[in-house]
Amino acid sequence: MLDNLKNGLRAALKKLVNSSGIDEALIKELAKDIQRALLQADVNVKLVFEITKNIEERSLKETPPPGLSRKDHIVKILYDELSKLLGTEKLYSFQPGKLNKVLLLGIQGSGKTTITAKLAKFLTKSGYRVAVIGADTFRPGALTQLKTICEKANVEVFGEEGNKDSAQVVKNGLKHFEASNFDVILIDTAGRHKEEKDLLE
Ligand SMILES: Nc1nc2c(ncn2[C@@H]2O[C@H](COP(=O)(O)OP(=O)(O)O)[C@@H](O)[C@H]2O)c(=O)[nH]1
Ligand SMILES: [Mg+2]
Repeated sequence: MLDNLKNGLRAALKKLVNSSGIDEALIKELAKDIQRALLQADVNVKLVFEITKNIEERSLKETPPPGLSRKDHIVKILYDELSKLLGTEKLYSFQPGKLNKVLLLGIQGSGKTTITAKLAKFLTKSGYRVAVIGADTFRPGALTQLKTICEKANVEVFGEEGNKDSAQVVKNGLKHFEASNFDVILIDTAGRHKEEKDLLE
């Protein structure tokens, strides 16, 4: 999915760079191309329209600062607006030598389990030693879902099928991973309010 986004954005950028001149039609086309790439990559629709509106308006209105061509200035606008969406380089920092615990919260179906696995994969690729605790004791099959997707990323998942006490599962999981020198423990939860409170306590 991210590859598609990369290709889509790259194609739009290429169109800009290869153009012989910049006019309103080209800017509008560019905004449309970026809009399409972002929507296909599953980015929130409202956000996509906001970003592409900014890109279009700024590209049409702003005068490039001295020394910068109109083209380069538009590339900079694209970069600015897209980084607002994707974030700048480093949004998180895990303390080295310390076990960093990340609790995933949110309403049911909002993507906690999926994000847990994606994060596990991403952080592993970034060089962190990552393990996962499955503390969603509410949804049937939750642990199987988590294990199935984390397996693909080669990340160990701790869970206790049948244990309905999510706080206890977290405690047991932390104990289980205690001696293993992990950098990050991701904790997938059911995200219900009552349990969130349990877990936070
Ligand atoms: N389109 C889309 N679907 C997603 C995304 N993340 C999760 N899902 C799907 O949304 C559903 C709920 O996700 P899940 O991770 O189980 O949510 P949870 O209940 O918060 O753990 C699943 O069918 C996922 O495949 C996403 O970024 N885009
Ligand atoms: Mg879940």
